[in-house]
Amino acid sequence: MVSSVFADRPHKKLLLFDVDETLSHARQPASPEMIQVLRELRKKSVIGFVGGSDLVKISEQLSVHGSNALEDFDYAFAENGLTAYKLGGALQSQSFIKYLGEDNYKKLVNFILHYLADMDVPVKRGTFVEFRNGMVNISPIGRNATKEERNEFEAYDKIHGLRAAFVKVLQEKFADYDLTFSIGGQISFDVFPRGWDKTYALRHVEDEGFEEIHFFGDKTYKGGNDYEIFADPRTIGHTVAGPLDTIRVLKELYLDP
Ligand code: M1P
Repeated sequence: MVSSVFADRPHKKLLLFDVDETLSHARQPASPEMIQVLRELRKKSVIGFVGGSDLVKISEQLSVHGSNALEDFDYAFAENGLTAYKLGGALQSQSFIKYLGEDNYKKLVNFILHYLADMDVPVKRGTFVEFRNGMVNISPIGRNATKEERNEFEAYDKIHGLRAAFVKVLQEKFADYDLTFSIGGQISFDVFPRGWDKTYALRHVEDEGFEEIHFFGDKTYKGGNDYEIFADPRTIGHTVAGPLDTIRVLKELYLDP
């Protein structure tokens, strides 16, 4: 039975959304139309987001047009659910550093910094390693890159496969750490313990009694950072081709069926 806090929703379904290229374009604010569609949807079902980014970045994308990422979603899952909120209240979580231990973490980061220093990319900016609660994010050009620099690096990496090659080296070198390396965005990849992909977020909702849990994402193919939660038997997965497509699918399935 679904918690009474959701008694006002006629559908006892949970709809979970990836953020980048599902609710908004990568690292861009969601459109006014998307915010409106989500508001309408929330009158009928319980809604939440599951992003790979940290909460600060996701808020920049979803706390727009009078909306608030923590108040206007029933569930807010940043860093794959390692930072989690239900109705604006924080849920318990774990930390990457506690899992790995300071010494192992230091060995990993030292190796990454050496590798990055030797890596030749067209431009280098700042913040090459971003430490987060549930993961570490690695970027060969740095997270301070502008939107144009991001697009250029993404195109360059499609040809040269720099991130994929780096990931392969790390997988071999740190095989005993049991980590997952996930290329989910344009300029970086995420590193986190195996199992701390987006299915981690399901731990917070699987016993809440929802009749169905739907997941919407764009990188639902094997190797994409939406794949595990999309393919998980606890969810009904939907693949979308960008925010406009998400709006189309939501209208078709739930708003004007
Ligand atoms: O949400 C997908 C990814 O978005 C960002 O990736 P990038 O900066 O490379 O476009 C990052 O926040 C990353 O952690 C996240 O998985």
